[in-house]
Amino acid sequence: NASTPSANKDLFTVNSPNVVYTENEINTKYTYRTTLVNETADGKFEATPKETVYDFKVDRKIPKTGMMLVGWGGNNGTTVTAGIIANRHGLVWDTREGSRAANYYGSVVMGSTMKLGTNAKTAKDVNIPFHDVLPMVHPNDLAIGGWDISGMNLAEAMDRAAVLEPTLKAQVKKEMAEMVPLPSIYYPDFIAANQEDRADNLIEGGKASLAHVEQIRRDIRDFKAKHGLDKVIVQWTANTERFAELSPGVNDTAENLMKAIEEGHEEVSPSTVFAVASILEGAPFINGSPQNTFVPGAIQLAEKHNAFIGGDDFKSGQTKMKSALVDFLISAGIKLTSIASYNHLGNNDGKNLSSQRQFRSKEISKSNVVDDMVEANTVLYKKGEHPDHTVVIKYMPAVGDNKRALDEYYAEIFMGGHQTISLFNVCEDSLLASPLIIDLVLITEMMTRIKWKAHANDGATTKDFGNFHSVLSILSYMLKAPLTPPGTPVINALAKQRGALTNIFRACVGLEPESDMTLEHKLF
Ligand code: NAI
Ligand code: DG6
Repeated sequence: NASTPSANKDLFTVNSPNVVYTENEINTKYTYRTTLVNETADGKFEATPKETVYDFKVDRKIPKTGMMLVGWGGNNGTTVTAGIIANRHGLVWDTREGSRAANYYGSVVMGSTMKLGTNAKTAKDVNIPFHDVLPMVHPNDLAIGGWDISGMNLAEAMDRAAVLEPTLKAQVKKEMAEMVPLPSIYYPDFIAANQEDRADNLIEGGKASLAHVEQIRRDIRDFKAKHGLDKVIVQWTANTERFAELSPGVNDTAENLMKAIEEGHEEVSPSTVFAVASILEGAPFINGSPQNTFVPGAIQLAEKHNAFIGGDDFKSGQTKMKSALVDFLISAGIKLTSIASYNHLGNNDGKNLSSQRQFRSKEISKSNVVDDMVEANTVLYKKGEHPDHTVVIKYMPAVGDNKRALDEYYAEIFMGGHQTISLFNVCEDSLLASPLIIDLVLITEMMTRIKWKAHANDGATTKDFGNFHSVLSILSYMLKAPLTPPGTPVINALAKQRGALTNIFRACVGLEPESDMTLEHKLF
């Protein structure tokens, strides 16, 4: 179901001696400017500007790309599939509020813009669609497939999800009825017991095995061949699993993890088996749920195979607001003292999360999301001091996918005063998550086509072009608990996450980071 990728049509070119376009590549020499800080003996700081010159090479050929979803028959899986089909056909449908047309609202790549620069004549900002900054895959061109432990075809599964308007569903039904998830692996201990009645589409065997890894690898290969694809990206949007126990000798190294799979160890989760299979198959793997899929052994395996991974847990509503609002409050010098976050929802995700061990995975990923902002403000918070933070999730079948998120932010302001901000956020969870699934695929795919080389790194030159690190922390904007290369900091603040994404893309075409200084409007 993939159409021929749209031909690359550059909306802009960069006029600079540091940027060279060839038919197949954009080659850029980029100076990365940072500041190194040393603490002096008297407890002060000395800051030294530092420059590193990198060569970036962007492959301009847009590949035929496939997206395989684990949990394809769920609310997110069916909604993102219907959404892409609707966009591909330019569908319009009636609602009680009038007609609606397919769009990609909520996708940073498809729905947002980036300032390219200032118009040379009018001095006004020139903004371009984010999708046009680098030669990216268009979501309409994605081949879609995947696995589910429920064998329902996608049309029926879309009805079960109860997210989209009947008038839209009627138009995509025929196409979706022909889409049937591949059988999947089911280790009952990892998801809630209340999911058991869905599990009718299974690969034999109730615990991890090399046979499972091999079957998933075959599925990826077959999908690739069937659709004539250059690349496949695999994404976990299946149920939230419980955390796997971390044990030395089991999941601490790549070798031990492979051995644990071979021996059918009960602490290897289905999501880790999917990650391992994707890594070995050279297909990037993204985890959209909160569990610790990427045990240390899985990260090491990805590094060893130069494979790309990203995670964890889509950042769609409450947490996205939190990572913007808390950043604003603390950056404004306001001392946030508590956050109380309640959720109730009635979809199958909520049902699964009504089980304690699965809720615990979500509680962890939703709770650690302000740490970097708090730690950065040493004026407001003493070392180790942290606002109180509580997360509650309740299953309320009647509200379906229309999740309610209620938040109270309580803060200390000037001279012992208080500020209380109360938020009530209502929306279909899957309509927020679907565009994130698309962004994660498009950005991940793009990252597979960018190579770098340190032109001069403290005098030394890297010989060969290499990939970005296996762990794609550039995906942080879309994720609640961003996975970062081992030993590197986690950034949760939304504006910083977006800054990293846009500025890395700019660097790849030889553009400076957007500084927002606009000196041209301030110095006359
Ligand atoms: P869902 O429950 O509707 O869909 C999950 C699907 O996964 C189900 O169809 C289920 O049968 C399938 N499944 C379970 N175990 C499987 C396995 N081992 N292999 C293949 N399929 C399996 O849930 P929904 O709403 O689509 O969410 C999916 C995941 O995304 C959940 O973990 C949720 O917590 C997470 N998430 C959702 C967000 C949202 O806004 N909708 C935001 C953040 C995360
Ligand atoms: C209850 O919070 C259910 C969860 O699956 C969330 O809806 C989902 O993780 C989205 O969370 P957030 O915090 O990004 O809105």
